[in-house]
Amino acid sequence: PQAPLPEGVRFLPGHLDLSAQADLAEQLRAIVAEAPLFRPVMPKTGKPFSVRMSNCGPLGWVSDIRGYRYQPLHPVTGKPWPPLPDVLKDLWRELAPDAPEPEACLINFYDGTARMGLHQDRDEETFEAPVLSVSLGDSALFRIGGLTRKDPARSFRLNSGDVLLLEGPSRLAFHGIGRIYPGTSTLLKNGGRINLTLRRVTKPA
Ligand code: MD5
Ligand code: FE
Repeated sequence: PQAPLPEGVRFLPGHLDLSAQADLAEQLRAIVAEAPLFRPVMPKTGKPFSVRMSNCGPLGWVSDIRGYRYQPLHPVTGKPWPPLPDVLKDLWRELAPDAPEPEACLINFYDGTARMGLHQDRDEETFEAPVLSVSLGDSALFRIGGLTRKDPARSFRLNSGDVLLLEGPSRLAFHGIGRIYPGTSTLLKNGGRINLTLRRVTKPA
């Protein structure tokens, strides 16, 4: 018996058709050529993430020994993050018409063994805007609970083309990626999964 989806979760399975997925995957290839995937480490311990990351948009999320934060420059190249693709800005305007413009798009790359432990997203200055997530490539097992780590959680698969919006009460729900299902998609030439999370970071003026 699964816990109900927390209020404010909008799950849009298959929202992007195959041609939109392929178009986005192509644009992401150019983005990671300019802003290479890097492997973040946990604050304090320096333990490496199994997920590799990059960003596009004015701000990007990074994690290093000093902490989690958003910054305008790539931690390795020192260059600004590439601009947000128009298709992502359009998706945000379509699904979150009342929210201020997105400022950050975190690009998570999962190989077949990568995972992401249960956590809350709370490094933004404002939680008013939703988080918009797009899944591409291999499927993943997504786990989402409540506002405390102990709240009952439920799990479901995220497949290529699925879009997930977390708004209102679910914006601070604990969530994570339990596993990847290798070989479940042919979208990405070398396999793996990409998850994009579009966010507003700063308070709108
Ligand atoms: C992923 N990414 O698939 C996961 C889940 C992250 C992250 O968790 O922080 O990069 S994407 C779905 C998601 C994103 C943000 C918030 C919530 C779910 N949520 O509050 O449930 O790479
Ligand atoms: Fe998260």
